[in-house]
Amino acid sequence: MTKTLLAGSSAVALVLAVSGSPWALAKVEAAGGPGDLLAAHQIVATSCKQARGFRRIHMKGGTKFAREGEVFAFEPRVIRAERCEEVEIVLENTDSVRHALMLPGLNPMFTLEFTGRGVKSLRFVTPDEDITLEFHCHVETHEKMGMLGTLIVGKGGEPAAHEAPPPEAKRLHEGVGVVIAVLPRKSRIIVDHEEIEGFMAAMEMSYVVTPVTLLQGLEPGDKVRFTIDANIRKIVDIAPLGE
Ligand SMILES: [Cu+2]
Repeated sequence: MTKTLLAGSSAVALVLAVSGSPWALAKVEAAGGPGDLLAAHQIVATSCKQARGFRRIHMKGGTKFAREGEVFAFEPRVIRAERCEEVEIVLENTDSVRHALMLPGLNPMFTLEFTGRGVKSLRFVTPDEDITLEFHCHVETHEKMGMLGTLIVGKGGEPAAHEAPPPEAKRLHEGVGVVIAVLPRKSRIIVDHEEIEGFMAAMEMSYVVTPVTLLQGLEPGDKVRFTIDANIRKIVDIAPLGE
């Protein structure tokens, strides 16, 4: 096994080696209907604070890895890591189309986005539990077309029921982003946001806003600053930037 490079150097130990603009995430999700991304991406495990080891996993993604009936796929589609291990995923997109690897079950969440061919990497620390987490391509419809897989941590296992964040976890998180859509009847907003430290990587996401009156006056294209309450996973304050 490769000797650890970063273990112990960072409490959060999440490094996103994503180049390009944080606004590069596609607008396809909004165009295809907002859906309930947040509910679909429930956190089921929390990264271990202090990694005990390191491994690098090479993956590829693209049409050439698709099996019969599929269009795109990741290869390999089952990856393994030890508990509490720092994992570097080095992913090559062999397609000229957009792909985005997302491993949503972890807190913090992350995505690895591609606008075309290339190699990118990211690091995260596995949870200190035997668990099986799913990953997929976050580009709309790609998961259904075959682009999904599993990360088996330790002996693997079913994710536990959704747990409340540990009491010491920071509750309020500040974010900035651009409004994609305002859905007052659903009390929701879709924002294309930058990384929210300790909560979520940069991505386009739908959030419930409470109270709903906070949505008044907001329009698509507005740059906003917002506050998320991690316990209820809702935006509890939002305002245009610079006002
Ligand atoms: Cu894809």
